[in-house]
Parts: sequence; structure tokens; C-alpha cells
Amino acid sequence: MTITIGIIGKPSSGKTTFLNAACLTHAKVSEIPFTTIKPNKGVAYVKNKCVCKELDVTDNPQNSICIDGTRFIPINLIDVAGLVPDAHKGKGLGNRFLNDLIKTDVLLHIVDITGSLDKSGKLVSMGQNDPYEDILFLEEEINLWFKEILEREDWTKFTKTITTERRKVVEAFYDRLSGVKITKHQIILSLKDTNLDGKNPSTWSDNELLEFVKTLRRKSKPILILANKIDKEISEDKLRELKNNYADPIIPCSALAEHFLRKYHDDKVIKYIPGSDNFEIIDDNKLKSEELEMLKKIKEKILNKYGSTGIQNSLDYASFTIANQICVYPVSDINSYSDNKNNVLPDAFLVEKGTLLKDFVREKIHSELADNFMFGIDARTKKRLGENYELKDKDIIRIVTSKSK
Ligand SMILES: Nc1nc2c(ncn2[C@@H]2O[C@H](COP(=O)(O)OP(=O)(O)OP(=O)(O)O)[C@@H](O)[C@H]2O)c(=O)[nH]1
Ligand SMILES: [Mg+2]
Repeated sequence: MTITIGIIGKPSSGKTTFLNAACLTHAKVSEIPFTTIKPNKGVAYVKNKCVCKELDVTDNPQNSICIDGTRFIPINLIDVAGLVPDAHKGKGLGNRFLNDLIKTDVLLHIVDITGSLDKSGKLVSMGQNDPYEDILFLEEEINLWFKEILEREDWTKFTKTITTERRKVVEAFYDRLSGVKITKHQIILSLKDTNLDGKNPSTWSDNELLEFVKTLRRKSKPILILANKIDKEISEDKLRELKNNYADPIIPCSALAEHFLRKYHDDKVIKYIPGSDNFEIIDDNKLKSEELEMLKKIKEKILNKYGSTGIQNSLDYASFTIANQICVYPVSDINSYSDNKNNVLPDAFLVEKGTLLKDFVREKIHSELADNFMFGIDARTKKRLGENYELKDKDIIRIVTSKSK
């Protein structure tokens, strides 16, 4: 169990290149729009400082990886077909494929910052397209898709069955959105933010419904903007322009540069840790002069200028800052911090900030364990933790059940 990040954007913006670079997969990439039709999936990793250094132990990670004191924790990525304006009216491949995104926690919008693709992904002259318009149309299509899920064909019939009582409204919406990753709390907050709390949904205007949907979408599927293809000469100016128009965070990135760095690392030609601002050439005999030249360019034009390729950054930012995840280490032995097979700090799990110990046990560990759950023990302080204990980042916890030895 972990979080899932959806990758969205217009055709040819670099979605699949991003997925391949982040997950070392080989899904088809090409400059022809609508290369992706069926969704591509992969496992990427987010970085979090591991507790091994603090505890001065050598760990044996099982569900994750530890490199020089940094834990790489797995998350799921899903890359879908390109979206075009009026997709909700069936343009391009339409927006039905977006249903593949209903289980996501955050969306990454891959924007072509060079402005050299029109809205349907066709090549135009460099800089001609305004990336800001791409942000607007894409967000609108995502909102309208969300509205369609909620509204469906029998909206009138549905709203007739619910009253103004908040609990019932929330339950009814929650049931109607079953399958979509959403919480009741997000529904309540959205009703409040839009002043629709206490107003019978059967009397909502279309505009009110849209406002509610937009708010709920922002809370349950927030979008982070990635300015991709930052390796191109024009990108720096276009990024500056975009930042003048758009106040929310924008992460500059080059999916292509990350792809090469990861590939050369995998081939043991360079040593590169995703997210870093440098790499080390191990064997330059294996590199042709044009490859060495390209690596030099990546170093000077991307890593030195922007601090990284942006891929790892965006995954970390999306998971920890936007999706509010923290990292928890369950163990069986509070003295050696190991599981019952002597693996030290075997697993690192992502959970949402605010998660209670009992929910962590039920959702992340094992539902059977939850039935017999008694209490937790903080491995650092050896103190008991009750079922309503709110988990903290980097907690190391032993779960004690009535069947524990
Ligand atoms: N220069 C540069 N080109 C890139 C970058 N990322 C992707 N590309 C190129 O952009 C083109 C489209 O890449 P894809 O990854 O197939 O794009 P997509 O968004 O998945 O496209 P669809 O599946 O058709 O929606 C390819 O020619 C890639 O090589 C980048 O960071 N820099
Ligand atoms: Mg694709």
C-alpha cells in the first residue's frame, strides 16, 4: 500500500518519457501525438532521510532501498493518454481514459515549456504555444471529468433522495464516488468552502455544482505543474514568463536528461543518485565523444542551473508536501529494530499525516492484525502507544497484538 501519482498533459509533452525515466520502464515514446493509448504503470521511489544513521545501525531494507542514509520508498506512477481541449466533448481520445486516474493521490501535469507543440501535440514553431493556456485548459478538462463522475446520468434522481442534513449529504456523495480515492473529510471541507453546507443538492445551480466539484478535485487530486524539456535553449525565458502568470509552484524538469542519467547509471558507466546535482563518470572509455558532450551539457545546462533534473524533486514534493505523507518504520524487536527474520529496519511505509495507529495497522499492515491489535511501542522511547496515537514522521513502532509472542 502506497500512494499513486498520475501523469497528465497534452499529447507529446513527455509524460511517458517521465514515467520511463522515473521507473526505468520501456513504455513506447515518440514525437507522434497519442503514442500512449492504454495507461503505462511503473514503480518509482521517493526520498526520505533514513533513521539508520541516527540509530547507528546497518539496515537491511526489504520493501525499500537505502543509499548512503537516504531511504527510497516505492510509490506507483500511472501515465495516461494525452488530453486535448474539449476532451469532455469527445475531442482527441476523449476523457474517459481519465477513469484510470480515479485511484491517484496527486496529479503531475507535464507541460511542454518550450511552447513548440500546439494544444493537440502537433509541432509548431518554437515558443509559439503559451504554456499557461495549457495549464488552464488541462485543469478545466480534469474538473469536467470529475463533474461527470459525480453528476452521471441520474443526478436529478440522485439528489431527490438526499436531504440537507450534512451527514446524509456526505454519505450520499461518498457512496456515489465509491471507487474514487477521496475521503469524507474532503467532502465536508468542500461543502464548507463553497458555502453549500446545509443546502439541498437538488437546489444547487449548475455553477454551484461546478464550484463544489472544482474544490473537491483540488483537495482530492491536486495538480503539480512540471515545466518539462528544460534542456532546450528557449525554456529558461518561457519558464520565467510562465512564473509571472502562475503563482503556484512550478518544477522545472527534463525527463529526457533523467532518462539518460538513469540509463548510464544502470549500464554502470556513471554513478548517479536520482535527485542529485551531480554524477560521476566511472568509465569514460565506454562513452563516445558525443555522449560525453551530452553529459557535459546536462551538467552545465540543467544540474548546475536548476539543481537537479527535477524528476526526483517533483515526486518528493508531490508526495511529502502536497499529499502530506510521512514515513513510518514498523519493527518486531524494539531493541534491534528488526523484523522476526533479523532484517534491521525492513520496511518504510508512507502514511498520510494525521493517521492514527489503529488505522495504520488496519490499512497498511494487516487487517487480521488489526482484529487482535492491543497497542504499539515506540522503539526509541520504549513507551506504549494507544490506538489513537497520531503517527509522526520517522516513527519506529512495534505493533503488539493479543497473539504476539
Ligand atoms: N528535449 C526534450 N524532449 C523530450 C523531453 N521529454 C520528452 N521529450 C520528447 O518529447 C516527445 C514526446 O514524448 P512522450 O514521452 O512520448 O510524450 P507523451 O506525453 O507520453 O505523448 P503521448 O503519449 O502521445 O500523449 C519525444 O520525442 C520525447 O523524446 C525532455 O525533457 N526534453
Ligand atoms: Mg505517452
